Amino acid sequence: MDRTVAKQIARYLVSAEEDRQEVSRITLEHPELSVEDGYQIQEELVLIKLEAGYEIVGPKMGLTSQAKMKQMNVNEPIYGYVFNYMVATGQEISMRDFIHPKVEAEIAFVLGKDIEGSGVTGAQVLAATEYVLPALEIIDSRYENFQFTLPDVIADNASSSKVVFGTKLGRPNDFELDLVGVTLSINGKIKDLGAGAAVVGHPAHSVAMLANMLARKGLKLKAGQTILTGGITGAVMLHVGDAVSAKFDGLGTVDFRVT
Ligand code: 0L1
Ligand code: MG
Repeated sequence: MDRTVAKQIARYLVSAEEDRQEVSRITLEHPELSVEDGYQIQEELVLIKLEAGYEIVGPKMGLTSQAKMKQMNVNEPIYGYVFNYMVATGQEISMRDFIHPKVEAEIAFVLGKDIEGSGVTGAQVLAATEYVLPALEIIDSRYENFQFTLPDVIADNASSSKVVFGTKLGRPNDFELDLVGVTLSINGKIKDLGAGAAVVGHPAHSVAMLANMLARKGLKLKAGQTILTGGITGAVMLHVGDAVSAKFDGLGTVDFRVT
């Protein structure tokens, strides 16, 4: 698509994020947009943030569960980027920073080596991974009522908004990550639960798919990046006063409170 239009749409989405203001989905005005167009807009959005001085923590995978893929009628996940300003520094997050946030529990990978596609396997990912750690991702679509098509959500940086990382680091080969059980509780009540296998069969497989998707664009995963692999639990709506806690088998607990 025309670069000027892609930049203009990226600015529209960045403004919605900055203003915490939900906006009409872009495919209402541009129904012709393809998945590739969505990624072109996302690339412009990433450039805007880099030009503003933000840094990439790592890419993230989205739509990795069977339920989300079925809902969106796709057979491949999508990716977006987590920036340094999105990483929560304390155990409180303010509702004022969001439009309509939802939380999901994920396993993150910290890479010790670059991973370059194509044909990357989960085993290669595990060999290149320094640590795994638990995380709570807060997604916050910029679109009205969290409603979008695939090009919309890709352009909107896969709804990326905030991440709370746990403090316990694990060695990837000390776990059977597909079998790691997770509960997500709010105010002491379990809202959802699952195991690592909910993420395209294995969280390492999610990273391998990401490396292969990036390879199609001539990009690679880099040593030092922290990658969110996708929701093990479903995404649960947040409200002021919520005390959120996720327990990961062998990887500890991640908590925060919504003020
Ligand atoms: O991290 C995610 O799985 C989000 C992907 C985008 C879809 C959504 O906002 O639910
Ligand atoms: Mg996610």
